[in-house]
Amino acid sequence: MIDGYPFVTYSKEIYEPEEMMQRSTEFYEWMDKRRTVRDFSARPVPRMVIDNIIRAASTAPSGAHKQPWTFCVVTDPAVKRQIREAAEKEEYDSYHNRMSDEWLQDLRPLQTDWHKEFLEIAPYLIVVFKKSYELDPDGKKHSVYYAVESCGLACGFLLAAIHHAGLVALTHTPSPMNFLARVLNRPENEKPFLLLPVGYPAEECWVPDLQRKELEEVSAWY
Ligand code: IYR
Repeated sequence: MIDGYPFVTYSKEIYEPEEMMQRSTEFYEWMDKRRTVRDFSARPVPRMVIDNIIRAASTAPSGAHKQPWTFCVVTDPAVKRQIREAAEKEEYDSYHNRMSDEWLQDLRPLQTDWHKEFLEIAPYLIVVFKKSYELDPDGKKHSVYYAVESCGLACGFLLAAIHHAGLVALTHTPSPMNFLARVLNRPENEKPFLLLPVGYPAEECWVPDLQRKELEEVSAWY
């Protein structure tokens, strides 16, 4: 062990195969219930739940443990409106001019369009920002590593935590989404990564009847 860089013992939980098989089945079945949702309820959610969801996301592994992310939470209706207006402007352009015919065709099963009213209905918008580098208060820059992969991992944890709390989210990536840095006045080292409306599902909540790929299609053994 190198001086000045202490290690602590890892507190392991060892399960026998029987219990492990049961736990892994239950976890898969529970994750399989998660769906991306576009119909949100405005019903309030305690702030503490969102804090815990972000804490859980921030346990994700990251390059050299730099945790190159900031989770911004928007509740202010005026800011939500600004975000909706800017997102819809970009999305209108995307759907009408920027997306290929194949892309539009691929989105037909999801029935999406440029209208994004959920950005004002959901009680919380979580905007994940990726740090391209760390920035000290005195302006000194420090490297981060594998920031895209790290933020992707943190967002996976975030979605699992949202599902575990009994809430729903939509992984929304309005493109381009630089307006989010402007509206939220983020520092120069942060770039928007993902925009997630989070809340309860609406009383009447519809999701597309999608099938997931079979295990054999998504795995290969050697
Ligand atoms: N960003 C657009 C379009 C869109 C793109 C993909 I790839 C999706 O999986 C879903 C939507 C929108 O949010 O409508």
